[in-house]
Amino acid sequence: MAVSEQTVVTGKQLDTLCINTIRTLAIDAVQQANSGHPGAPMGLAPVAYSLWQEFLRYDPENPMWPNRDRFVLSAGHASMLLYAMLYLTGVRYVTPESEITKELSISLDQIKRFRQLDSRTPGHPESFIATGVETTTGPLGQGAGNSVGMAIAEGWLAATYNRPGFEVFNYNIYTICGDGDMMEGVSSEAASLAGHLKLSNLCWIYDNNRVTLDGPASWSFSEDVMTRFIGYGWNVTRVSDANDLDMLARAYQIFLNTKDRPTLIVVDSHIGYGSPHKQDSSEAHGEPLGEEEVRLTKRTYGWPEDAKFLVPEGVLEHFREGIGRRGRELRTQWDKLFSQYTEKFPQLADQINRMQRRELPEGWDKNLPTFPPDAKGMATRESSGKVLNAVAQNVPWLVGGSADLGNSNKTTLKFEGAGNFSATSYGGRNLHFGVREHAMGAALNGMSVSKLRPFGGTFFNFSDYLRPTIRLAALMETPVIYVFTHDSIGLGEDGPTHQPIEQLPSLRAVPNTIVLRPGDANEVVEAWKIAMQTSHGPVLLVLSRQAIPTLDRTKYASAAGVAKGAYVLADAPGPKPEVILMASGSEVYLCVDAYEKLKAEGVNARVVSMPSWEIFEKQDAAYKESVLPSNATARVSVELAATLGWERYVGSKGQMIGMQRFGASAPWKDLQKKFGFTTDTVLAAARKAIAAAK
Ligand SMILES: Cc1ncc(C[n+]2csc(CCOP(=O)(O)OP(=O)(O)O)c2C)c(N)n1
Ligand SMILES: [Mg+2]
Repeated sequence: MAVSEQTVVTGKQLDTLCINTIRTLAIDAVQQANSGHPGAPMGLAPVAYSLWQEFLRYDPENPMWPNRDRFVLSAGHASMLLYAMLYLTGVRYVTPESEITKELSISLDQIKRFRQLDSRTPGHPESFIATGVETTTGPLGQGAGNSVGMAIAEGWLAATYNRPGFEVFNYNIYTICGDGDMMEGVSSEAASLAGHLKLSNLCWIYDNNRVTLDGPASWSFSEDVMTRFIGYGWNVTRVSDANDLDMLARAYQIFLNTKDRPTLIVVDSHIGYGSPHKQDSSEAHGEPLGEEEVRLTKRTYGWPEDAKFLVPEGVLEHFREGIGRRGRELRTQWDKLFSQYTEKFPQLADQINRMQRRELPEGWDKNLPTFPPDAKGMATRESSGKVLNAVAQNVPWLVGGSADLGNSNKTTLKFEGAGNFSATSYGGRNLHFGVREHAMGAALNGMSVSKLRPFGGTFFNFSDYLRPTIRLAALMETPVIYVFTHDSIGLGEDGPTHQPIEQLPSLRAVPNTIVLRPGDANEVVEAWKIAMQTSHGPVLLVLSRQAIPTLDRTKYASAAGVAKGAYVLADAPGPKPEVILMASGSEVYLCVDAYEKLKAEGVNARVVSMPSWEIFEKQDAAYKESVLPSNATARVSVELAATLGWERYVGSKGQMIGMQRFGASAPWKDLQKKFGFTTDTVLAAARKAIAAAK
């Protein structure tokens, strides 16, 4: 069947026409950009077509509908598949203020600007750029991990908010994974967790095309994926030909009928290589087809060879009549249901609405503890646990847990009704991620894009195990709260394998990320307040294992200064301090100690507590100058981490006390002496700095 712009077809031919439209849009966009490869969208076109057109409960006219099915393209390099679907189904653009516009999220014009500056069609799908991109994907395995968090979120929302006769949440999550996703460790962790939790709302579609970038997947991948997933506790089914729409529909139906575990659909497909003579080629496929291949390919589709970005008549109408009509009907029914729900359960409805807008409930910060001065004090992880338990009682959708270190991270919600999230109780607020840091991080992002307020804990050193998810949280602006405890060699006997050194400066380098290392229990309260009020990026709370003094705030400045990132905690009289001592976290009290000794000697010192560089950098120049006057050049920084970056604050005449090597396994008091984290060291550095500045 030859296609021209006038062709009108029906039935199976219309299906084929739509599928080939997806394919040729991908081919033309990649060719025009001269970047990327259309192979995966070409192979997956029928898979996406069948899913969106026949099954996805999604209203393109209201892409924010809270009960919509989620579609995740974990194989983010196939981004043109998603852009084509968003365009063809007519998904509307929603403004950052959550206003649904009449504009398309992805217009044909945007497809023509694939991979260009400021387009809505970047190389890999970015959730903050185009409406309908549910999560940012590209680093393989992450979308798969996110989708488990989305499934957890749906389970939690349904268990928490549904009432008899009012099933306001019952959506599903569909995720397309490639061989790469299946090879990445994070997806294995995530699949194991999903199987354990029996998340039957989760469907992964594995594009089994047996090829990766370097060549045949068999060069590096030969495990039995189906058996592996059966082992995880998933339902596994197979579609032996990606072009068989009946088989695909049968597989989706099997998923919908499976109520006790997640489903993996293995779809045997052929990556699009262009013309048939290149099928099963083992050559690398990371590039556009080239003009000649594009023609040959279009010829095999019966497509006009010279037409570019052709959307034949009937295609858009067909999508409108399929997913468009079904989605609108489902969403309108839901709107009715939700307005009745709102009348009957106004408080619950209010929570759901606020959550969607990322607002906090009234009184979210009531009953927060304040901590009396105490020379012995407490570990900041300890005070964090107390603050978290207070905040969580005020914010019902603050949900989280730890990667098997809940007792150490103090992340357990202990108040009545908090409960455990498990396969038999999806309403619990304590998640047990198991020893799966990376999947935890990916799931937290998935929970966050589902509008929960998630938190997750592990040892600070193991932030390395979930670093990619912090980066994506920052990029996609998800307000995830990380609770990192055991933040330095101060953890003692566990030794250098567990003692973070370079993590602090390296995480400070991640854009749009707030690193907060509070200096005592009352700074922890302020740090949590900041974390809760941050709505567009991750906050990393960096907390001590060991006890540190709770400062006397009648003698020193209020901990409210944390809100500015850095503040003058203790100050000598006079126009300018002779020396500025600055520190974060567990080293702040050392500076206070040194300050008192210097004061007794008649030296005018100032202590600057600096829990967050990022927040401090956002303050205006006058404030920064007031904290760190430029004419005060005698400066000392103290931090139990690599010193990288402190140069910015101590200047050329300053002194930095930090860690230049890995730590050691010993009781903390011995390490403290060995590595020189004592008042005496600070005093010596202060004197050196004063001398250098003269
Ligand atoms: C974490 C990560 N590592 C490497 C890449 C680069 N990369 C992009 S696509 C790809 C091959 C993926 O193969 P597969 O998932 O089978 O997709 P297909 O080539 O079949 O479309 C690789 C290695 C990436 N995007 N993410
Ligand atoms: Mg592949």
